[in-house]
Amino acid sequence: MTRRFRQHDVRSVTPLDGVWDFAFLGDVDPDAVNVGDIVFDDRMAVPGCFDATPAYAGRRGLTAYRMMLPLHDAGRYRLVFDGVHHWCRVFVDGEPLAEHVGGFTQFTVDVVQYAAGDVALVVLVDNRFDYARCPLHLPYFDWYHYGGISRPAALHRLGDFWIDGVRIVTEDYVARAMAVTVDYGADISRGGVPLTITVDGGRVFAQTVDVLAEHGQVQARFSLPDAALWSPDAPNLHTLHVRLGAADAASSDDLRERFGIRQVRVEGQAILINGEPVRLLGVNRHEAHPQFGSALPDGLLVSDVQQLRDLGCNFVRGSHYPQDARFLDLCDEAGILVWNEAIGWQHTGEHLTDPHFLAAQETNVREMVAVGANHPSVILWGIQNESHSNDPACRPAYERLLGLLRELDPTRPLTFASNHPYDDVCLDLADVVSINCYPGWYVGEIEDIPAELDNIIARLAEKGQGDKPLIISEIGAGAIYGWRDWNETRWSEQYQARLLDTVIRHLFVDGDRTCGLAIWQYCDLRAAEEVRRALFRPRAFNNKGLVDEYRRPKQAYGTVKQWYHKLAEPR
Ligand code: ADA
Repeated sequence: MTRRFRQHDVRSVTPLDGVWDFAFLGDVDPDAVNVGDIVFDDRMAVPGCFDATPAYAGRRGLTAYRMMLPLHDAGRYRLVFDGVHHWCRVFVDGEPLAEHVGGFTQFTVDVVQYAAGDVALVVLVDNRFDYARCPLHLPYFDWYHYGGISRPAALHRLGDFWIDGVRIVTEDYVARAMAVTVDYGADISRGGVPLTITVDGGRVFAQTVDVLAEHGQVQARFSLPDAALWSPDAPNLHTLHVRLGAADAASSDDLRERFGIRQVRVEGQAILINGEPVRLLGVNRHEAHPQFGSALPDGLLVSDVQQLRDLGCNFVRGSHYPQDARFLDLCDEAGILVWNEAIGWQHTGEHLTDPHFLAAQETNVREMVAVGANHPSVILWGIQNESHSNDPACRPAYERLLGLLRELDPTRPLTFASNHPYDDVCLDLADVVSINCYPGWYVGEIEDIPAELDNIIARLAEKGQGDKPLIISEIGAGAIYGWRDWNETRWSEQYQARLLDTVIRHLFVDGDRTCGLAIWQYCDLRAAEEVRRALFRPRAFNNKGLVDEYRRPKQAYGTVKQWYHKLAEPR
């Protein structure tokens, strides 16, 4: 688990990253597989995407991963998977323990009372599209869905009681007043157990809590009068360490989290961080690379964040799924503001009225919040990219998912990217109005962009959405890296640069209605294999990146960089 800080001093954690045994089983029903009979005839990296390797490129099917779990005793262990694509079933010693749906979120599996020694962990991992089993990944989405154990995995040793999670909330940034919720669990009732919280090494809370053989929760409130605030310009971070159990006791547990003291709120057309309006200058970013698929190694995460800073970005929309904690750690440190969204892409009423789909969405929302909530960089939660928010039949789904988000986290504004600026029926449910539009690319010419953006703004005002923050959450043009042409037509680097120059000038120099821009998109990425999609995606890539898939800058990179740096200067 390559987080940017050590999460445990007391709890023993064994990273499971490395090279695992692997078998590609193909078009096989997972229910028909006897894991004991699998012949592991290959090997695969974890984290990694098997179909980003040449041997399995472009293949869809059931696969099996295996490694030996080192269990030192017959106690309680917890497997933590940060992301497995798209569907998986986890077996320990041949016994199925859990299933998980959706590739971009963390889940855990408890492993209890196996005899000490090496025990086989087998994970059946499926990258096929199957609405019944996994409605969160569908073949028509506009990106390539890789498969594999794509984010880090680890084995935690738990004692008789353990900490499940810690949520840290800034209640009042001026007074530096914090509220912390600690969730814990136990196998046997222990009665009173000391719980202490330290921040940056100083004790801020101590209480004896009742540990019973069930879920428990404790709330702590304290203030940190001398602590520095977090903001994009000064991303000051603090660490909070919770310890449950006496320091000298054999059985005790701990968890360290990192946080920033900051408040996000909306006021009129502005998004405020600690009372200061921010202008969001950013890009949409997919987790994608031809050699790694969506399993980006640490080195690439670091260089992506470096490049975002070089570009002058203070904002990134994590399109279109929950972001990896490792990326969020880097954004926390860089002061890059993040829109973190649950997975979803152009769903119609067919899905948005289906209880099976909505239940999977709710789980995805919960899992996203569980990982993202302590990251100060996350300033917006989003759902359902470009779904049918113009269809009244879909409104209950928007109400339900946004309602759940509000319940899980009342401290962050909510949004969704709409491509229905003229007839959306759900915008009133969002705190921030976000519009995706492609004037000059899919519709009209570059010269039409100012009028189209003005029309959208006017229509939003007519619909009663004029007094809310507005983000243009997607806009852009395709350009083939290296293709420069006298005619400067579509697909040339010049066309993309001219289009984005027109957009930025119109939004931020001619006007000031918009508080944020997320250009579509940071890097080129492999498109879905669906024929219709591939036919209008040269190279079968979505080529709207400011950099290509290997992060080599196109001409538009320079244009945007100049603008973003200039616009960041004090006004
Ligand atoms: C949409 C969508 C993106 C991408 C983009 C494009 O608006 O939200 O995921 O598909 O268009 O490149 O056409």
